[in-house]
Amino acid sequence: MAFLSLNDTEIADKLKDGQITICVIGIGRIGLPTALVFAQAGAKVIGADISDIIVENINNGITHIDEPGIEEFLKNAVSSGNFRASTDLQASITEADVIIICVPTPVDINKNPDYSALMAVCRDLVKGLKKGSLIIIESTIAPGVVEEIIVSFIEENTNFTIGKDLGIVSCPERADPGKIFECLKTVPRIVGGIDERSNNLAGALYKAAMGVKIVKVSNPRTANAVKLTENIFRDVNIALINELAILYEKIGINIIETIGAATTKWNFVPHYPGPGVGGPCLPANPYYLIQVANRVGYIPYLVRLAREINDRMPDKIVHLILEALNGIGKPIKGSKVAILGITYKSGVKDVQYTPAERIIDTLKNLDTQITCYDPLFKNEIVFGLPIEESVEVAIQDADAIVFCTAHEEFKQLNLENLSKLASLPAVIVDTRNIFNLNKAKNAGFAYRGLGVPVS
Ligand code: SAJ
Repeated sequence: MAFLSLNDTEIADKLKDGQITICVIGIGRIGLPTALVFAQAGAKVIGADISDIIVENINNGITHIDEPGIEEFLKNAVSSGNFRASTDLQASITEADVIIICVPTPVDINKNPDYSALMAVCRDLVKGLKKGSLIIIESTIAPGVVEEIIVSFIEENTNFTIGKDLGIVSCPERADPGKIFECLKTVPRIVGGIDERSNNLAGALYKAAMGVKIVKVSNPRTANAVKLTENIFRDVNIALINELAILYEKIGINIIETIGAATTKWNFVPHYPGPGVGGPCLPANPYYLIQVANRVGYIPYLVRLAREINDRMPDKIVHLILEALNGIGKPIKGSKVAILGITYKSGVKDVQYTPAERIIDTLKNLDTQITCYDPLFKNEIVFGLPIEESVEVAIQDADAIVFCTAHEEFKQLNLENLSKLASLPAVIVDTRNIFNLNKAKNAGFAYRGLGVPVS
């Protein structure tokens, strides 16, 4: 069956009847949940990956992805016979009517986009593609990569013409780690195809499988621009609020109170100060657009500056810790600092680009004694440090307690009990404004909150 020959209405029926085979390349944080949702909808899905360990584990119902509900989804998909994993990318591509690419697109040490995984997939694509299939790129990439790199590569290395023999679409992932399955079934999908047929078929497929609203845009580059616009908007606004937090603290204004009041205005989109911006998306995505801008001779000052402001936040936090310890007469050198929370955001077991890593590294260079606790990494070794089994163990005799992630567990802590374990006088440095100044003081701590005046 040539997928491209189908019309929108046929897709829903063929999906349900198991007549559509989908190969999802890259069964990681986004690819595996995507594959499982398509399998649940009736597609025959092959999860293709270069890692034989991941493939073997997944075929045995074991997943490396820490996402709520994934074990159940995986068990059902494997037992239904609708899903299997494979390391044979070429054969999987040949078997598939639709190929969905979900490989990582990080930035390298010089902040240049690293499309090597995507290009490796393209080398397999050109060996396995069959006429009439549809290629969907979910990976986050710069506008133009589909049209100027991937389309050219496929046409130069096959006898196919994109748009005639093959369809290609960008459909950027829009899932929030920790709520991926919910997002896949509720968040509208942006679909940007090389032509109207690709757009319509991809839109019909996602609508049939996930039940989501489809937002069709003109072309792949526009779909990629939508994704980057969303995340750069977020990064810039976080940078703004981080900058205001530092300024307002110096002039006696509480940033959290200010944000709360500003949010009463219909067009104010609240963002919150933090120790920096982590995760697989925001720290990397802006650089895809910066690279494209540089190529056309345009300098995106604001996009770049926002990245610099957010990247400087870990150092600002170390300075806050130093100031806070000095404020209670303790030098940072030799002090014991307990870092509570190392993940880049609450509830997600992920330390990619986490600000806590930069804070820990800088404290190590200042000869500080460091203990760490994170409920998602208990008794594991992370950044060369043992993650203690509890808050109480981590803060025993601590001179400073630094909250880097706003895990739910921390919000329930009894500060009076903690003050009995710390080495008083001790300070709480609250980079996520979990607590308030008076409660911390009443519990016997000195307190510094990011964006909160000391008096
Ligand atoms: N952060 C702040 N202040 C804020 C919001 C976030 O400091 O007001 C920090 C977080 O602590 C984290 C970083 O920024 O370290 C990124 O936060 P995030 O919630 O954006 O984290 P991600 O990477 O999980 O974001 C993903 C993105 N989704 C996709 O790229 C598909 C993002 O666009 C979503 O907005 C986010 O999930 C979400 O909230 O759904």
